[in-house]
Amino acid sequence: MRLEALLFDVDGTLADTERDGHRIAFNQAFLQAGLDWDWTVSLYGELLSVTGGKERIRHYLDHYRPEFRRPADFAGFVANLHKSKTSIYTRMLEEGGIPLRPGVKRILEEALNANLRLSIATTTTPNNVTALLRSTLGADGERWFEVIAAGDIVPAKKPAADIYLYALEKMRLAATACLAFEDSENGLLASQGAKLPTIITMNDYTVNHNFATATLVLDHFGEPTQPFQVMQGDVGRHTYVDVALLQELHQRHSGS
Ligand code: XBP
Ligand code: MG
Repeated sequence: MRLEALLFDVDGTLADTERDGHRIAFNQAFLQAGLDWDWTVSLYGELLSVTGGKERIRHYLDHYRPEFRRPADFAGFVANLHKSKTSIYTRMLEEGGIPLRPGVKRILEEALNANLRLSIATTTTPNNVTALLRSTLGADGERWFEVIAAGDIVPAKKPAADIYLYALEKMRLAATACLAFEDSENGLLASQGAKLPTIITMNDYTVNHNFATATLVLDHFGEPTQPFQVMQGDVGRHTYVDVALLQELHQRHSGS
């Protein structure tokens, strides 16, 4: 089976958005709402076990602020808080706050030139994806991707496989024709739940996650002048991810 498409996670995979992006935006939104909640770097690492910003806020209140008196319209309260977090976060991106990780732009360009199809499967809010793609790839950034599956489009967020299954269905592709790219254990559970062979690029928050079932585990995608480190898997003589390596990995995985 030929490799036809690449499916990318966003946060942590395309860009290191969590610690210095989402976390800061959550804290600013709390401050603006007059709340004394402070999500430190290490606390945020714990909170990342729950995907989705609204879900993360609820989890925080359940487990770290049980004494918090919930307003009558609690769902509306969380939704508003999250809306203000999203506008703070997208403004940060519009101001060029967060770059893509090493190799990402090059791989996307090479893949399109090789007629591979690209899609996104993420739990983050759609506006966040748009803002990241426009600020890093240019005004037409979204058009590089055939399907942008994001946020509440499926009710069950990662580690559920639903967002990947949704993207595959929209693309009318079998998982065996694709590769997925993730940075976290919840992401890997989701992609492998959809039977997608998966390449992991770790980051500070995910170095200790369990990636035993991934096809390849790297510190980052690498560039010709910036080789990757291989934590798991066989890359032959390659020192950075390119389409040739992806095709080799896919072929080995599908046994053809
Ligand atoms: C990342 C997430 C998101 C972000 C925050 O998932 O779990 O919740 O942390 O974004 P992925 P929102 O790596 O799958 O993109 O506040 O918009 O949910
Ligand atoms: Mg991620």
